[in-house]
Amino acid sequence: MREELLAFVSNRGTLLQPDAIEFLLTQRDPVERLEAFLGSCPETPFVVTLDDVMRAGEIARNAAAQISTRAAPPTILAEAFIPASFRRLGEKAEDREPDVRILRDITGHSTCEGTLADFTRYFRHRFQVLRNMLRSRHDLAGAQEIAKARRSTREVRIIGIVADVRTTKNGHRILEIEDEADRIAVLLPSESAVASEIAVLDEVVGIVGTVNDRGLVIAQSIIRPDLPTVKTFHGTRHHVRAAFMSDIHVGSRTFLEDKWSKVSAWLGSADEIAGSIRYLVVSGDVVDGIGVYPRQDEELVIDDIYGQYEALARMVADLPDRVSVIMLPGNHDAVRPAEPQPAFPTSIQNLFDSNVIFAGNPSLLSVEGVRILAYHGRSMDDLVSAIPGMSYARPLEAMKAMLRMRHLAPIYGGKTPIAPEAEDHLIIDEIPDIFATGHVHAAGVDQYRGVVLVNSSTWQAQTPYQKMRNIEPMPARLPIVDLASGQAIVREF
Ligand code: D5M
Ligand code: FE
Ligand code: ZN
Repeated sequence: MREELLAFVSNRGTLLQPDAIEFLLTQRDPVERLEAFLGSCPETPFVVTLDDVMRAGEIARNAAAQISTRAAPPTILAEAFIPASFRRLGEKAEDREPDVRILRDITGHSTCEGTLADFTRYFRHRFQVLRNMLRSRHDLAGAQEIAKARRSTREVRIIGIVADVRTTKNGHRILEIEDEADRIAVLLPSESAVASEIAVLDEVVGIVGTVNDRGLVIAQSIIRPDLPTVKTFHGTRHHVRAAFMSDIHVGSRTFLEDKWSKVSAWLGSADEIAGSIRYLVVSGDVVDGIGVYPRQDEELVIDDIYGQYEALARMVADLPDRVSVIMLPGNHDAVRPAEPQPAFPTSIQNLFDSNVIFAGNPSLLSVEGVRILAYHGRSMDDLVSAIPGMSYARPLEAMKAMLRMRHLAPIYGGKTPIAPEAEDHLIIDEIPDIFATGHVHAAGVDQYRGVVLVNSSTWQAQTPYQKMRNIEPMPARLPIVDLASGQAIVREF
């Protein structure tokens, strides 16, 4: 059987990890199992891992469910258009025990002091993790170090961190990319297909191209770590729901108290959808804070930081008991501004009742086994300025860019302060089932290669600053995701 399996693998032009081989050989039909997995991938992966083949059985089981999810892709639906099935299928959340685990965040693990050595180590870690991801991509098999590729006369495949991006007077674009030992210029010819590829500073990319006689790489393609395959939604058995909020900005003059009363009353009402909400993920900017921007004091109705959190704690205490709240900080909150941000200090946590679980920003959560990557989303300020076509009104596009780069905040030294921790916690290492952000005060749901995307609105009206910058918020929308199917809706208040 072993020979037959290995022959099949080599025929399909892929590789099997040794532990994946051993696992498959314990199965009734190893070849069929592997074939099921390969059939679920849009392109043949370079290496098939143990995790892949273990999930192959689930893929078949989930196929039927997936078809129904695909038939109803997540979209913004006004209340009148929320499908009857979404209403009908909801489980009564109060019948269930909460199950929330924080799988990864910085809380209690910060080691960085901001020394030069910290920066070097941080970027080395970022580069190594993302390079390993890129190396497993088919197109980058056998990628060389820059120093070696420089002398090559054939097609080269290199991986580097983007150190500079500029446009020449002839309209060509030049990227400088860097690995641990060398740096090289890469030309994206203006008339070629790669010309439309926008690279941002400090992201890690792979380049396929040729080296010309002046030592310049002429790129044929740019390869991003991306999500290599379309993911199956690993849902719960029961139709339990999670709702998503952020940017409540309690303490601000523009906090929408009447809208909050509405959503709070609805969550406590007999509505079937409300009754199916078991979890509420709150992704930062929960209060307006103090001294976050110049002359903020003129816009505050509560000018004491503890007073702001106390007011929020009372609002959260009024939510129904069945709703477990997971709360992370944002750039207005009372923790260090540099990302990754730790969870709130105990002095703030103690103001809240036991229904609230505190996590860092970002954090990878497991909610009844469904992986949720929650991130406030500050880096969207930098992505919107760096990538033409990105806008504050379309955060879901910026979130897709993050998934393609497999990094939450690639640009260093922009508006997003980043702490050079020993490991880069902003890498999107594990692919989540749901990816949630806030910050831009917009709202929407979508999906990218099987990952459900949520941007969670705000409970603050337009501020004078946003008016000046022409940022039109979409307040008082509540995205709700079914943890069984991944189906998502947005309810407006
Ligand atoms: O951010 C709320 C919104 O305002 C979000 O769309 C970003 C935008 N904003 C806030 N501060 C800035 C700066 N300094 N530059 C550009 N855009 C900004 P919030 O985090 O709630 O203040
Ligand atoms: Fe905000
Ligand atoms: Zn924010």
